[in-house]
Amino acid sequence: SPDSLDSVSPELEKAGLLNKTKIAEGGRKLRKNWNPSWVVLVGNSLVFFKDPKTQSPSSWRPGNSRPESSVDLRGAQLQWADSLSSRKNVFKLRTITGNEFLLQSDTESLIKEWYGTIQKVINRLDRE
Ligand code: I3S
Repeated sequence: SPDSLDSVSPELEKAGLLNKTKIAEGGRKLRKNWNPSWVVLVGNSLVFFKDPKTQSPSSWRPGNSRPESSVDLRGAQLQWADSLSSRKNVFKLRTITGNEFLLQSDTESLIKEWYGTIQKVINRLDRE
């Protein structure tokens, strides 16, 4: 069935808990509001889930999902952004529509993995 995990899991690249804040919407600066978020990289999208206590990495799938928001990675830009925060291990994701997010983890290896995996998806989309 289209709702089965098997039918969509090949596109699931990565899922996990990161700290997130949106800092711009359509190019307009927003006030920071850091929150933990389940981040799921699936297909061409980064999907954010609000409540890490009630969500799990498998909860994103159709029929069982409550994403807070989702980001189209086509044309997006990534850059390390430690200068934009007092937190360490921070990168900025900017979408083609001018939405900007900071993503952060206290675990350096973990944030580096996320950066690399998202960058690979962006590069793949750039080549399409
Ligand atoms: O870049 P900023 O403005 O110094 O970011 C800090 C503030 O947004 C602060 O909120 P208020 O100024 O609204 O109280 C946040 O609580 C901090 O977390 C922000 O800085 P960090 O360094 O955590 O990104």
